[in-house]
Amino acid sequence: MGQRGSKQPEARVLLLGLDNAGKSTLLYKMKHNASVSTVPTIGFNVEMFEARKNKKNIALTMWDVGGQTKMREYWKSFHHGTAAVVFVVDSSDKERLDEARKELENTLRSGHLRGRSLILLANKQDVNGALTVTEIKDKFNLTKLCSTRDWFVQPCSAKTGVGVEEAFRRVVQMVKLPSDSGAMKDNIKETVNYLKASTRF
Ligand code: G3D
Ligand code: MG
Repeated sequence: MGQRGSKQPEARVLLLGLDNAGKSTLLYKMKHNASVSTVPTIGFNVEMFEARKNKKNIALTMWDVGGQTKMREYWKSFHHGTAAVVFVVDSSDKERLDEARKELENTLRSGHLRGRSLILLANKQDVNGALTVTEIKDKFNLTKLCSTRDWFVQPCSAKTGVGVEEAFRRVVQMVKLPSDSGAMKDNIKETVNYLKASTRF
């Protein structure tokens, strides 16, 4: 996070996807390059990242919101002020692809997310028979679904780490900064207060 009073741009990135997609594993792999054993996320995890964009230091806060059905109703509480959406898919779980696609469609319908970039992470590529990027693009009909925003599908494995650095670089490249129209800066304390007021975590 930027120093108080500094001009470092700050932006919030939302990490969404069904439960068990690998969101929390990815978050900690990106942050610490470490494999951690996760438990289903009740509420959210948040990590801060420093990065370089447009020759400036920027601070990203990445919010990993629980993906279980009962948690999904809270996703919309995070939409306001989000600078990019990272949607994580378990590429090996063919049975839940339709469910994932529906949740992504719902998310992208939000007015608060209009024009925000989508980075879809085709996770669990280490599993035999995992769907390829092309198959996922087709299944999710992404060209049509994302006709009004920038989007990219990155294959990765949060378990082995393959593709995780590339995923992070892509997020930095595609995130809209506060100076970009409509984007907002993030402040964890304010966001938590806002969430407390608007939800019953
Ligand atoms: P979530 O936060 O999206 O709910 P988690 O998902 O990060 O908790 O991960 C759910 C399970 O998937 C975990 O297994 C985790 O180790 C596993 N996982 C995450 N990413 C990958 C990956 O890229 N490849 C493989 N093979 N497994 C992955 P457990 O067994 O702990 O429930
Ligand atoms: Mg989790």
